[in-house]
Amino acid sequence: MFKNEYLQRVYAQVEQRNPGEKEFLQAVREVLESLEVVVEKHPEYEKAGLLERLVEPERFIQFRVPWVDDAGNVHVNRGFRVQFNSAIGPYKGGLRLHPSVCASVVKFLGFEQIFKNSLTGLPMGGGKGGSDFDPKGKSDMEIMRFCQSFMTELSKHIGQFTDVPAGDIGVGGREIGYMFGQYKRLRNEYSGVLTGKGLAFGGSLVRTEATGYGLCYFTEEAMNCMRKDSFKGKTVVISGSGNVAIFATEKAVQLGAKVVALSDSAGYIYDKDGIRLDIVKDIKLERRARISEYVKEVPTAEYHEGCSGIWTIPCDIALPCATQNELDEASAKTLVANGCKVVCEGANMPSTPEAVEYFLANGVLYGPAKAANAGGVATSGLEMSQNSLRLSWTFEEVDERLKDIMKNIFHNAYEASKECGAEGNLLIGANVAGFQKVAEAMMAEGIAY
Ligand code: NDP
Ligand code: 2IT
Repeated sequence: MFKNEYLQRVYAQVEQRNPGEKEFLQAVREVLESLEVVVEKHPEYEKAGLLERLVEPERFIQFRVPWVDDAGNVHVNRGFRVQFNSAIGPYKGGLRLHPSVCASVVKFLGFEQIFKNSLTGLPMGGGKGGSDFDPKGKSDMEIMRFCQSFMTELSKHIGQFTDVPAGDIGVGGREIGYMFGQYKRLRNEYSGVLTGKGLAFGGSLVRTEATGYGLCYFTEEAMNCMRKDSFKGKTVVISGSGNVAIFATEKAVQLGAKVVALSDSAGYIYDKDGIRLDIVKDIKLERRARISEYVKEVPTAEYHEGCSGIWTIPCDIALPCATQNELDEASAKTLVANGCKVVCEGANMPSTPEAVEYFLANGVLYGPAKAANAGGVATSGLEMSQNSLRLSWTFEEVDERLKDIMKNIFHNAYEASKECGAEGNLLIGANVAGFQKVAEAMMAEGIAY
């Protein structure tokens, strides 16, 4: 609960204005709870209505997305874009296509993105979007028609200097390509309006791998500084089997770890000998099939229905990389009881507040999403820089920059945790470090009234 009266008042107003928006309220509460020390130190923030402004999106766009399936039937989905905060740069953040997408989910993601983007040190504001469209089982042409219809409306609200979307759950290179093509047709403009583009039309090397790789760079640096330890020889459990999970697996293995489990929304696989990533890539990236297929090719591995069971597998390091609130208090207790010492988040808000509290109270090295998974958007920022320069950097150059950014994020969060009198609490550290630059910019830009 909040001790500070200003924080109490702001949160009460957010609750009143956004009734029933569970995920959004969860994300706001977590950030505000971290800001006690900062707000006590800066009474000028209250005078400037800084937090009231911070928790209200600058703009929230909701629109109809009609599309026609292969049989000629008309469908209507709901599209969203939240342009949350542009204090430090154009709105930036991914697009998610999943049936669970709603105002609350888009706003929680957009709110988190403000602080994450600030932590990268690059000039990007916070935004997010998507649709409740379900890409599962759709043909390539259906995906194309949906993406085109979605962009027909979205194109009116975005631009290289205004708002630059990218991928998230259900949106990868294929979808970004279709959306980019439609934007170009409608606006007659060739610009870096989206990131995560194909290499042939302005994409950056390493963007595909960036979130998973960045997660491992962050985790390695945190383990090194806080525990004098590393990935070498560790057993790792990773949830999800999408973009983030796959490249987190790849990097963890390169750093000397053994990844023994992956999942999707139906169940998880356990391979005590270490997951064969070439097989997973073929199943998920080439065939777009279910993770259960793995045991057909590796009969010594196990498949279990239900995704939360993955947290019962003993491991040294857990990297949740699927979705929000996928790891609850019971799972946190099981992980810790089985010897897990490090939890760093590849997904956005994957641990429930109770799970986070349990990790922090039980000496787990906990790396919160907005710090640990910032490598994706950081590399999107590098893609924007390359687009502006009309240049493409090499894989090694982008990878080196990503590594530096992730190390800096860890150190900034760690230093901020010390300054707040909460050494090692990277949740408080990341929230405070991300907030500071945004607050400074919002104080400087004045209020239009
Ligand atoms: P993908 O669509 O590539 O993969 C998502 C994975 O998570 C799939 O394995 C999917 O399983 C699983 N998943 C999705 N929803 C659920 C659910 N409700 N319950 C259980 N499992 C689920 O997405 P990404 O890998 O890109 O994203 C994963 C997470 O990482 C998200 O939280 C995203 O916001 C975050 N993230 C992504 C970044 C990026 O650059 N892509 C950057 C930073 C964070 P199934 O196939 O069965 O649905
Ligand atoms: O959650 C995230 O940071 C992303 N989905 C990546 C956003 C981006 O603009 O690259």
